[in-house]
Amino acid sequence: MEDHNRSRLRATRVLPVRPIPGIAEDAATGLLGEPRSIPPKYFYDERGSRLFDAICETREYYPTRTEEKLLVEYSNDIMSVVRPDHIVEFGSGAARKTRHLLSACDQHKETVAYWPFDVCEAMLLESGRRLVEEYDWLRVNALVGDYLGGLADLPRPAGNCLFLFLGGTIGNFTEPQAQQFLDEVRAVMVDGDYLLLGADRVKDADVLHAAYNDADGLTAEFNLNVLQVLNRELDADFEETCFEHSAVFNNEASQIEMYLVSRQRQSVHVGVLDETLQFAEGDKILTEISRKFTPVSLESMLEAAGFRIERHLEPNNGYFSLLLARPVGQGFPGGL
Ligand code: SAH
Ligand code: AVI
Repeated sequence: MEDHNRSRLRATRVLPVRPIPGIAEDAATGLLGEPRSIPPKYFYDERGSRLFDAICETREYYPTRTEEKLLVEYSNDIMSVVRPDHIVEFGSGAARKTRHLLSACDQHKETVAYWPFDVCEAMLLESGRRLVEEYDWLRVNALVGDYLGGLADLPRPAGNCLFLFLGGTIGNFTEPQAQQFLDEVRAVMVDGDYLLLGADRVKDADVLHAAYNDADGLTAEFNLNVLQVLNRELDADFEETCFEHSAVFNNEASQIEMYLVSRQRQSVHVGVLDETLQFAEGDKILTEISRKFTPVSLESMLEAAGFRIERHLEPNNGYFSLLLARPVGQGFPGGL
């Protein structure tokens, strides 16, 4: 990597502002009780992040492609209104779609600093390297940390910030978690800042089912990868071949539920917890929820957190929403 590029990429660790459980505590709470569960953030070690990236390319996984199309169409429009000095992105991952917003800065002959915030350091550095190579004016200040630990210590650079939370990741939170997260984002925002939120929508159950059960089995691999994480981090002996991937749409809760299902009666030892887990055939571990919203549920969630919606963008088929919002009390008549 050239010096000019290296000097424009740096990484900082963001410490939680309140105590949050580590993986051992999460596993003790989630795996020793009933129903069994493990938080979805543990999917994203380096392998899991790459697998997620590969899922985005599958024919069945429409959210990435749909959101990207909206960004291709509206990034210029959004940037000409927001005119940020900084872009802060929660759960940035490979940051592929963010490029459209950065390219819009290019077009407006404006520069921004990019602050991607993610638990996966490897992915942050890889995407950061790619971005500074692609945009020779861009500074990338990667933030490594867990956004569930609170945002009060997030660096607050001078100037206007555009906060991004894309991909529908808000759907991986429970309702109270989502509300708390939006409250916390709102609390760090000042006059002139905006939030751009991407969220997946309720749709035909077959389309949803296919998106989480792709024919190439990448979602299954992604789901099963969490067992490798648990084995490595907790000295456990989960056998991947003894569990299978399951993803079903729970219509009442309006969410995809992803499980790992025990294929047989088995016991699994978790060294760090000094516990042995017993599984009967069919016993399940909940690994992720992915909530699907309606336009109304999205708008009321943002309004409850103190946002005013400036623009609600969607494709003709209504598969996905992109909402541009700003803190209440800081608007101007007319919007975009
Ligand atoms: N925004 C990207 C990636 C979505 S995948 C897209 O739209 O394609 C979800 C991302 O959130 C992953 O990169 C994962 O590492 C990150 N993530 C998940 N839980 C997190 C947490 N608690 N704190 C910080 N990042 C988290
Ligand atoms: C990151 N998140 C929005 C994805 C989703 O669709 O809920 C994670 C995922 N799980 C399975 N496939 C993709």
